Amino acid sequence: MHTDDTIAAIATPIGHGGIGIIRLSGRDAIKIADRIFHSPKGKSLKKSFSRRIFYGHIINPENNEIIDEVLVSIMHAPHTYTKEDIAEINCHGGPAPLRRVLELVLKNGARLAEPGEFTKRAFLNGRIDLAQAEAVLDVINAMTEQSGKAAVEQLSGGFSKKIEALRDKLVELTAIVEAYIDFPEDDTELSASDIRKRASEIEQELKQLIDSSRHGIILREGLKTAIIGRPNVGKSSLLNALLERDRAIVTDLPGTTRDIIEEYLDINGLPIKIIDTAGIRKYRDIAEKEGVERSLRAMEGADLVLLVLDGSEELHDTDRELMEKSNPAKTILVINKIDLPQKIDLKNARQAIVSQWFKDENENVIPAKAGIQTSSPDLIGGTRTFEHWVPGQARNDKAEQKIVNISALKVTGLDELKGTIVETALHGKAAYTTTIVTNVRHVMALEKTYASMNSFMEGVNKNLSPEFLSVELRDALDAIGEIIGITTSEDILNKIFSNFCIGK
Ligand SMILES: Nc1nc2c(ncn2[C@@H]2O[C@H](COP(=O)(O)OP(=O)(O)OP(=O)(O)O)[C@@H](O)[C@H]2O)c(=O)[nH]1
Ligand SMILES: [Mg+2]
Repeated sequence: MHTDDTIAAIATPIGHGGIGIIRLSGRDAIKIADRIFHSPKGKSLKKSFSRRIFYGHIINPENNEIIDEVLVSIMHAPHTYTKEDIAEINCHGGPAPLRRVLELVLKNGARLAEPGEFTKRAFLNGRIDLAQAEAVLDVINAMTEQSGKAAVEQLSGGFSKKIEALRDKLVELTAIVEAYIDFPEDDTELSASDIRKRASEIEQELKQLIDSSRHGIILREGLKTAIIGRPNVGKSSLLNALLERDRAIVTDLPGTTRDIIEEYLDINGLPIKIIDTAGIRKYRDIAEKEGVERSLRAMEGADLVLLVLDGSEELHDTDRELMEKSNPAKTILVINKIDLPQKIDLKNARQAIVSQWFKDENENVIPAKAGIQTSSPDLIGGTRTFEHWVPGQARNDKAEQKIVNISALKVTGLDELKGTIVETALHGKAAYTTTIVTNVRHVMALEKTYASMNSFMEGVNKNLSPEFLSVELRDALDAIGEIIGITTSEDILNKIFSNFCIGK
């Protein structure tokens, strides 16, 4: 897999800009650039020192046509992004010059890079580990300052160091256990208490990292938050108030919003993907039916639902139905229009609804009995099918339902709402300031490691043989090694890098 054939790609976004860059990396990167580059003073790129910039023109060697006026940077291996020779041609940033220069480069011996291939080479050539390579993409895609900070911490290797240190502890523990397999006759008596102490330390650190992932994953992916409710309750007004600009159309006619509107919002550093939806009601035409169905799908797919009710009206059947459908753990009831005389009375409704949701022993909120739909788009009109039977593992404490009163029109109560959004998103925990796990792949690997450590501890408690115990530790080592790319399969590598854009 280690290749140093020369790859090339446009490294800047498609479109019109001041400059656009063609990047070459590999054995012949500088030679190929030299073939099509002409310096007015006749300078040769091949003979240059590393990290120099040259002014000149890209000229088609076949017909001497000038393609563009450029600056070319030369960087010699190994102190480069890929640890290979790199040439970067700074052209004018338009699709035409970039494409023509790229074609010339390809004609003169380079191959078009695959998505993420530059970064993949940086990984394969040992400049960065896998978690750092993944962080390259996260830095590019970071949505808020806080997301960016977490990504840069990962890119600079802070996260990897933590994983490596933890892996070292596991290696040590494995060595102790395996020494006993190899030299059972020695005096190295397997000291259960020492082993327990080491293992529980590892477990604790794993747990901490896993716990940080709730915050971390939101930082990386954004919290999908859907604004849901009947027509005219003020959903679009709420979107506009949160964004502090008139993004969505607001009228006093019910049914104004017909499609999904998505925007990004930064609440205390948490990236929120906020989704305004069409009001939910019995639809009158095909477009409205589609709109309502999209709203319900958005509600199901959301990490958090802002269920908006109109405080100036009595509770409507649709409100009740929506409240029943929504999981209290991920729903905030937003009572809007508190600037008007209030008619809404939630007491009975809330009692009835909240009593349908319970917490299980893992603090997950679950429906208390069959009959509450947790995933069917057929809210309005259709008959209710009871697909979700949750067996009776419910504990007897009721799930809490958060309520916030606002006026989207007068912009009151918005700060409290934002606070409640953050609190719900982080499950009431404070935001993490230490090393944070932002990537679902990493969380899964950590959970696998943790599970193996649990089985290991069980084995220790049952006095199982060191042979058996070492198998669990080897599994744990494999799982944690996947994060930084020590034990990662070719398939996973390809999947990771295919998410990159070409030129990165
Ligand atoms: N008095 C008062 N009126 C509000 C408030 N929020 C929204 N409205 C008004 O309620 C009407 C409906 O607002 P929208 O934001 O369009 O409601 P919506 O829920 O998006 O409606 P659909 O898109 O039709 O589902 C408009 O006339 C708003 O000005 C509020 O806090 N107080
Ligand atoms: Mg609307």
